[in-house]
Amino acid sequence: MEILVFGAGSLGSLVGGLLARVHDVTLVGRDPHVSQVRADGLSVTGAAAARVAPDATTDGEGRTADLAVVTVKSFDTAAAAETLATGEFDAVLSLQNGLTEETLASRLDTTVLAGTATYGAHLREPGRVACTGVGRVVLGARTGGSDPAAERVGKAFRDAGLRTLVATDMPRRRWEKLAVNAGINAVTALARVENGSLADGPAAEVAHRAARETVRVARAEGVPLTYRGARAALVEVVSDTAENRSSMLQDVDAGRRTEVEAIHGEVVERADRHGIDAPTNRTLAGLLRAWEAGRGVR
Ligand code: KPL
Repeated sequence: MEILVFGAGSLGSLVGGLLARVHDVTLVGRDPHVSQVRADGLSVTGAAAARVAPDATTDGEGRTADLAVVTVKSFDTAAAAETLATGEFDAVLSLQNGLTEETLASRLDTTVLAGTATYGAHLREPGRVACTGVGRVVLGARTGGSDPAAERVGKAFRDAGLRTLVATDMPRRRWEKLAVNAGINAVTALARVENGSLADGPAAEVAHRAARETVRVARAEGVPLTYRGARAALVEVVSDTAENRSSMLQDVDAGRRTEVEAIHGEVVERADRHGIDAPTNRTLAGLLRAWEAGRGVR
C-alpha cells in the first residue's frame, strides 16, 4: 500500500517507520528530521526496532496515495486538511489526540477514518525514534458501523506488525481516548513524571478525576461511555506506556505549544455547554494556559 504519513513527529515517525517495513511510506515533516531520514534512513529503537528507508519530504502538497495517516498536533489539523485537499487519497486516517476527525471530514472529499493510538513514541533526535511502549491502534468508521476502507487499512497495519483493531464503535472509543488523555497528559506534563507514575498516589487521583469528568461530558453528548470502561482504559494505558513521557510532557520539556485546547479545553467547553461541572479539567487547562502564556507559545 502507498501511505503518506502527514506529521513526522514522535508518533508519526514511529507509525510511519513500522509501516515502512512492508509498505511504500512517505513521511511529511520538518527539517532537520526530514533531511536526516532522506540521507540515512529512519532508525526505530526500543520495544519495536527497525531500520527503514521511507521517503521523506517537507512538502505535502499535491500528493497521491492509497492512504494518508494524519499525525500532526491537533492545532495543525485545519492546515493539514488544506494541504491534503490538494492531493488524492482513497482514505484518510486521523491518529491524533482530540476529536480532530470532524475537522478533517469537513474539509476533505474522501473517506475519513477515526483512529486512536496508544503506542509510546519519542523522537530522540533527527532520524531516530524510540518506541517507548507497545500500545494499540484502533480504527474504524468515524460515525460508527463498519466500513470496507477501515478493514483494508486495518489489514495493512497488521501486515506491518502494528497491534491493530478495527472497531465499529469509534465515537465511544474516541471519547474513551479523550478521557485517557485528559487523565494522563496535563498531570504528567505539570508534575513532570512518566506515565507509569499515575499507577497510584496523589497524581493518579487527579488523573482519575479528570477522566471521570470527561465521561460525564461524553454521556451528555449522547456517547455511551461508562466510568468503569474509561477507568479500565486509563489503567491499561498507564501500564502499557509506563516508561513513556506523554506527548504533553515532551512538548513542555521542549518549550513548545501543547494540545491543552484539544484535550482539557474541549472537555471544559462542552461541559459548559451542557451545564456540567468539570473543575479538574478547568484547573489543568488554566495551569497549562498560564505556562504557555509565560513561554510565549500561545
Ligand atoms: O496519547 C498519549 C500521549 O502521550 O499523547 C498517550 C497514550 C497518553 C501515551 O503517552
